[in-house]
Amino acid sequence: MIEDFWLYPDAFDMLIGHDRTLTYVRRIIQSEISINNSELRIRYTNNASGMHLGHPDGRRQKYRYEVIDGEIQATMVRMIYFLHDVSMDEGPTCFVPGSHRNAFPVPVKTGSVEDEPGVVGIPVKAGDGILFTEACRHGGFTNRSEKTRYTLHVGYGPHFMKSQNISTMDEPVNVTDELLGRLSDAQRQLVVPTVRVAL
Ligand SMILES: O=C(O)CCC(=O)C(=O)O
Repeated sequence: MIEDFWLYPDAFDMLIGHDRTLTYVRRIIQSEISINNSELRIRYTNNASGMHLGHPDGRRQKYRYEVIDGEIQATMVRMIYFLHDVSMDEGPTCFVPGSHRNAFPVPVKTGSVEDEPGVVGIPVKAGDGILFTEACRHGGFTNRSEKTRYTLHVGYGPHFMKSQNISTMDEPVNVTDELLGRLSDAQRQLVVPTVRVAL
């Protein structure tokens, strides 16, 4: 995993404030938003991502998910952008459908991702995206092919939430003058928010 992948090169700056993504994110996160996570994930043969979240061990406010007056509201959502096709044998992202709406703890199983009760892999085509709430239990199936999987992951939350990258957890998001210098004002607000709103 390579965090803060847009520090260098500039090829993916367009994902900072990607219009279509923001249309969905702004509807789900009902406050000023910011980007709190960015990862390039490289999945070699036999690599998988362990299942996580879905609240098997209790709930945490930053993974809040609820539906109020017919509108989904969540604290952290993530978009995965797929740079090439990923079939079921090539390490697709997987979810336990409905686990974000559980009233009781979801059943989990230690061991391989594929053995998790109710888990479903999502095969995709190049250019697809998966938008999801962190509250939904998820992971990545084993890459059983010879092809390496490359995906870009971008996490959004309310503007006051600091970095959720592993390397800078709950600290300010890691930026450089070079990155900030090439972004528009609107993009800069997403990585270094200066807004203050009444909550
Ligand atoms: O795509 C994957 O393999 C897992 C993704 C994941 O765990 C995440 O984006 O939080």
